[in-house]
Amino acid sequence: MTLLAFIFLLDSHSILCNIADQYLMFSFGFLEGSMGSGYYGHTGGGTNYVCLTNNPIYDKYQSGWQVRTGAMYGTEYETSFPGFTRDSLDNHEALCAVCYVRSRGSQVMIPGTNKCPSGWTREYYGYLMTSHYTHPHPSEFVCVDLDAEGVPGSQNSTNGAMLYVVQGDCRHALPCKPYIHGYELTCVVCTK
Ligand SMILES: [Ca+2]
Repeated sequence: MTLLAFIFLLDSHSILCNIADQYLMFSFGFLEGSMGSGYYGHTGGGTNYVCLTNNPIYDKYQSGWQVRTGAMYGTEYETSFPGFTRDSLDNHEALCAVCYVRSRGSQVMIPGTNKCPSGWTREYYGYLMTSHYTHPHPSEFVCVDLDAEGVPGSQNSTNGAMLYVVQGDCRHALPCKPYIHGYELTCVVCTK
């Protein structure tokens, strides 16, 4: 079986998709933000984060901006907490890579831990992120690699889509314990 693993990191091409049997399909973003999603202030639009090509090929198009469309934005880290990732990512545009795992055809992202079950291979781990809980635009939860880096020189707060770390809130049905109110959740991506 085969697998597409969505990897939210870019360090250098040499260490992307760097574990055994993991092959880089594509990676982007040295020159521009590459992770796309919906705008943080919009109530509509897409909620998933996508890994955009930086070599877009258009077919038919209408130049200028039309109203009756969806819209794609770049994604910016809003990680004001130091130490959650290797470098300060705050306001940097997010990068991504897609890796092909040849032999491990099952994939799962587990929020709340950075360890995989016995017999599974840990592809990467880090912190769970999503949009801000008070912003009108909902987003999916994604696992951001601990070694994630932003686009170099992109720390200019243009917003767009955003990524924040995720706290557990024990006031509304989250089981505490084992969860602890206010702690930021880890995550891991495992394959088998
Ligand atoms: Ca906290």
